[in-house]
Amino acid sequence: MYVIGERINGMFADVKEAIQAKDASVIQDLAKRQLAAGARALDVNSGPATSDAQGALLWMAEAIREVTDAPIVIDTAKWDVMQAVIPNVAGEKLINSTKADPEAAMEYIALAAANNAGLIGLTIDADGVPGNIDKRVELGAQLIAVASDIGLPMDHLFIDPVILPVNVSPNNPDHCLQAIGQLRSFADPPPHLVLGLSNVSQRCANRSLINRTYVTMAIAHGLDAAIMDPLDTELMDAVFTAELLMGRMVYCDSYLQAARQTKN
Ligand code: THG
Repeated sequence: MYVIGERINGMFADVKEAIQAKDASVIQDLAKRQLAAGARALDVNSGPATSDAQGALLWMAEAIREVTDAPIVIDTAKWDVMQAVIPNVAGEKLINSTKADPEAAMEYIALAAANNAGLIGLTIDADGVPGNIDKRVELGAQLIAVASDIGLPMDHLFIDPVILPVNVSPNNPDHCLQAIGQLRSFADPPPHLVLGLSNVSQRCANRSLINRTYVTMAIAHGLDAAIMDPLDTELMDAVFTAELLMGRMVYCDSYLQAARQTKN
């Protein structure tokens, strides 16, 4: 599982304050702790309240590069910000995210290809998040087609079927599972399938239980990447155990310990 740590996000008070105070140590500490807990990449989002998103994202990326070479996932919905930031992020990087409208997708996929970056593509278009499975699959297929045309390798494309909180959108979690399964078998080799896992439980009780139950189900349907909280040990253990049961890891009595050590 390609775990992308979610914690360097200005929606969290500690990160918001660190951006305002230009306190790099808070960002660097979150980077190191998430990687030590098993994250392979780091989502970086300046949050809703930051006026200078471009400056904040670059400052955070530079702070992270002082402590790790792990891939940095630049998370902003603004095209002008993404376009300005991506070429200036050193080392491995991913673009998070593009919508699936062909015009938008073409620009983002070209930006990813030109910068040797990965790309997360959402199954969203101008009409928003689809209310059914077929539209999600259609938009995912559209992203795969544009990536193939432009020459972005499939292992650089991450399709995100967009999970919403289960308390406001009760059918959405199942729709995402079905879309993951169908999109995984759509192209050979397949793209990666990713979710912003914590969305599913926002403003719900039993958040951690909902997250780890859902990630287990999504892995069974073919999810191979997630933006999630690696500092939630029970969640990470659910990921490792689901991968064991999917035949992606060899069983031993101490498989959890082994998985934690290899930081899968
Ligand atoms: N897809 C893609 N990118 C994404 C998302 C997605 N990026 C952002 C988000 N969704 C994934 N990251 C988070 C990070 C935190 C939370 C949810 C998703 C979260 N935060 C607490 C909350 O809102 O309750 C903050 C609590 C606090 O302040 O302590 O749940 O779907 N491609």
